[in-house]
Amino acid sequence: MNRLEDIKKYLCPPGFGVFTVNTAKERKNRLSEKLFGSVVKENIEAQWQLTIDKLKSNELPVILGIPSDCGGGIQRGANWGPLFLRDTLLELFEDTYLNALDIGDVRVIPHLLHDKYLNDATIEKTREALYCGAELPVSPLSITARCLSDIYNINPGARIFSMGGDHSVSFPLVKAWLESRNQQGIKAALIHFDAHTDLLKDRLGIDYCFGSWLYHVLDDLQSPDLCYQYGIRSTGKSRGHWENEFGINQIWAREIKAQGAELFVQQTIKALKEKQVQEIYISFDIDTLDEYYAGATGTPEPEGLTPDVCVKMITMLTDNFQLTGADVVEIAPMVGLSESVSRRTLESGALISSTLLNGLK
Ligand SMILES: [Mn+2]
Repeated sequence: MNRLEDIKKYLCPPGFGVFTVNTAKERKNRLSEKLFGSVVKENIEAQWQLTIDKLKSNELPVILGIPSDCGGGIQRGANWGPLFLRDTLLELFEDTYLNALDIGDVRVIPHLLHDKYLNDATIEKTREALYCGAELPVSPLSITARCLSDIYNINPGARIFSMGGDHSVSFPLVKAWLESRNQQGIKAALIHFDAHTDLLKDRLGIDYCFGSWLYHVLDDLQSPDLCYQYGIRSTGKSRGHWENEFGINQIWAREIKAQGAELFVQQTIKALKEKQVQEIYISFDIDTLDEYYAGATGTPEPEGLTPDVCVKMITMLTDNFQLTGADVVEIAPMVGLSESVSRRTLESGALISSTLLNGLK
């Protein structure tokens, strides 16, 4: 098995994961020009393949885009997150973005979620469409799982920053990260920023989706109290319900706003140090932020946190623990009710992303 060659088949150059010709072309061109010095398809492809080859000896944080919103469900549009977020990172945090290895996007068939939901005939036809029949996964979550496993196999120390996509993409991302930590005997904790708990066992019978991804990775943590959720505020049940049911830790947005973020993050740091945690993963749903800052998302929520508070929280955590995996999900740039809502969401997302990328160094 040649993992690097497989990666070149199931990924594509940065920004090209949404299957379209003209939509958002100017952003794709800007990105390609900056990364590869060309907007000609063959040149982009050739330069990008060299980027993939660098995975072997790479020391920089790796960037991966997963432009899939098939696991969302209230309002979709997070498939455009990776392209627009890169474009905004280049504009506002160019050094940080270019000081990482952007290996591109998962190739997304927008009607698919995970290969286990597909019949043999569909797998055969979509394999033909994507890979001339090669035996590789075809759905975004399955490709992401395979990609992470290939990267960790090539380089177990890889530090990966992923851009969603809806929050279902964190299922393969966090699962692969935890499996790799467990194999290496590294004590690991998961920090989850979100307005929602994402702890459903399934939603309308679908087990891997934006509202259930966390439920399906908890078993891979050494114990559930190594999971901390920040910013929760939109749930029909109490904090006690979730903590008792799952053994996780929750800090709600209103507690952070009333008592200050510092107090809670210091408590988290103390507890995780006592448990001898060595590495952390941060999964950041953009709806952690108040709807003023993150209106362009699937489920904007009022009474949320500000970007500055979240930057402070992330920085405190990464000053104390090695961050080795992170994601920012649910940015849906074309969903905003106005240009300014979309713009503010992208600016906030880029600020959070650059903070995470700096933490991964
Ligand atoms: Mn979420």
